[in-house]
Formats: sequence, C-alpha cells, structure tokens
Amino acid sequence: MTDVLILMGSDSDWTVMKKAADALKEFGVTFEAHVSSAHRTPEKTLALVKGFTGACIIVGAGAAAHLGGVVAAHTVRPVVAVPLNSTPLAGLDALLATVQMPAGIPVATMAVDGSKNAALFALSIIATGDQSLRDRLEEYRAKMAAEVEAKDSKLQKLLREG
Ligand code: RP5
Repeated sequence: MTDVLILMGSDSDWTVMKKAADALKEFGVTFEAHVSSAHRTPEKTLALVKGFTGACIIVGAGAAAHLGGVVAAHTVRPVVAVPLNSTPLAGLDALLATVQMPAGIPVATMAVDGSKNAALFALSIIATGDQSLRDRLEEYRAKMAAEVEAKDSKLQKLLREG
C-alpha cells in the first residue's frame, strides 16, 4: 500500500507535479503517480481512486480542471488539488474550477502550481497519526526558519557596511 496517490490530467503536468513527488520522497513517504484525466480517461481515474487504500490523494490539473472534484466525488479520503498554469488564462481557470467546489465535496486547493505545498499538506495529514513524521516536519520548519535568519543576518551586515 502506498501512502499517497498523485494524479495529473496530462504528462505535460509532470514538470510541476514532480515537485510534489520529490517532497514526498524527501520525507520517505511512499507514493504512486499516474497520468489520468477526469474527461479523457474517466474509467481509469475512477479505478485508480477506488483502488487506492492509502492516506491522501494529490491531484494536479490545468484548464477546466475538474479532476479534483471528480476524484473527491468518489472517495472520502482527503483530496489536495494543485490548479496548474497550462492555458492562456494562466491557471485562473483551474484555480476557480477547483477552489469553488459546491458544499458537500471538499477539495483542499493549493496555489496555482503549488505542488510542493500539496505534498507538505498531505504530509501534515499523514503526520496526525505518525509522531516521527510530525517530528520531521517540525525539523523542516526549523531549518527554514534558520535559513531566513541567516538571510536577515546577511542583510543586516550589508546595511551596517553601507
Ligand atoms: C488538463 O489539460 C491537463 O491537466 C493539462 O494541464 C491541460 C492540457 O493538457 P494537454 O493538452 O497538455 O494534454 O486536462
């Protein structure tokens, strides 16, 4: 059983969605990733969702982007969606189609192209039942904070030196 299922509407989505896969890898969380479209391969999408027994599903899709809603309609597992910038509307189309889900079927929507946060959000969900993963997420944030502090020290030094 893998922890996370990543679905994307097209292989053209992989460049962005790979960042989610990389973040999951970094935390040692297992995943499978598939190209499966809500409208081009609806039966395959349904089979993948119904067959998934892990914790969380991440979807990435551009354009009308109903993949998140369609996936969420078939599972009560948490669905985290990444609206993708893949049309002349620069992701606004995908964002609105995903974030404005009617009440009853929630889809947790990240920023346009926000695939890394999708992985981190999925990790937070999994971490509710996994102390060691929770600790690693705390360490990750502490490291980020230290990096910001280092950048500020550098800026302060520059300002002092005029
Ligand atoms: C969506 O249409 C996909 O998620 C992709 O972002 C967009 C364009 O797909 P391709 O024409 O590149 O296959 O379904």
